[in-house]
Amino acid sequence: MSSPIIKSLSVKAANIPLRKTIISKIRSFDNWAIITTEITCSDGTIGKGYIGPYLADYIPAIASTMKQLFKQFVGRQIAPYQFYNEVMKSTSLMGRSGIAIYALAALDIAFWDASAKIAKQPLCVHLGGSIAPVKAYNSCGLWLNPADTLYDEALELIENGNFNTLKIRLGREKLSDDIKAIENVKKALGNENLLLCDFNQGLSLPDAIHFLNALDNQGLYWFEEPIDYYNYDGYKELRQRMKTPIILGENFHGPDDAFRAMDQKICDFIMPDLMRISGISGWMQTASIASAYRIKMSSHLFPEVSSQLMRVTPTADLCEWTDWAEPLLKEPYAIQDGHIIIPDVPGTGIDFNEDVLEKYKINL
Ligand code: SMN
Ligand code: MG
Repeated sequence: MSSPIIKSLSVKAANIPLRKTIISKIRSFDNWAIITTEITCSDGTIGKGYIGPYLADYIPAIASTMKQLFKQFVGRQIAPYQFYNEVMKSTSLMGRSGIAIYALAALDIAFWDASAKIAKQPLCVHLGGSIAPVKAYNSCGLWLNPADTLYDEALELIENGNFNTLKIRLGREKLSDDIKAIENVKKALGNENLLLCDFNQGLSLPDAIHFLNALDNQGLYWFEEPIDYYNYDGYKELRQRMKTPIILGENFHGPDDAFRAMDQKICDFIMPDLMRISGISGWMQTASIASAYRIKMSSHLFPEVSSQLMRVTPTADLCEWTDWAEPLLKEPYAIQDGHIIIPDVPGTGIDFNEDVLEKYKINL
């Protein structure tokens, strides 16, 4: 049996305004920069996907890398995993991190979408899983805003989707303000429900020891990225000192980084980012490694594809839900009782509002 042939690539980009400003230690964002990918095959199938590479100014460079990488696939039968491995084997001149793998991820996501559509199956079914609601947390708020605003905001986040798991951002100037912020969110959430926290690498190691020690009895489900993501010795020390599990992963560039982190035991849980882990193929490799190490795996951003992938991730834990790409999507995934509902359609069901793409267009 022969599969359809890869014909052409269309890359577009837009800088979508956010409903709420993101205020984190890493930086603030008023817009969410997105690259959309559409790959057309000989039978008319169009594989679609998007990535969100944070920095709008670098998007033309990523789009141009995508176009360059894509050339080697034109005229070939679609084979997403094989394509991925070919690129990863030939990375000695490009590197296995940063822009090169963002571009690879963008193509890989669209190739898999096309492949699932050709098989007439939802992505998670195509990957050997099944459709079911995926446990998620509402990550659309609780930024570094004044502590006294967080009770109302937590109630709003719980109500919007009937969530029982939230994530608070920490690392305020004064530790007492972080403690007040946690108390206010817990008042809304209840002590029996999970509260996660994220420092976005904002602390030095000595400050992290001080802050995390003070927060270690708060019953937080995880401490996310307290210090620079590449400070392996620092993470080893924090793990030894703290009871609360430490999670890393949004800054793993490809499965190599994920393997190194797990092998060197610098974290308790991982949470790869679909784009930085190098797409669906990179995620699948990472999920196998996490399974071998018996390490729980959550997701970072990109809730549509990530929720599908959680259905085939042996140690799947929590899916991060954000609505930042929603204005661009024709049919955003539904949320029910704190779970993401995977649509029963071929591929991912991701499709774009062309008028929104045009309105907030980034020139490539
Ligand atoms: C985050 C994601 C995107 C922008 C800022 C902060 C955060 C998260 O690290 O994990 O949601
Ligand atoms: Mg984070």
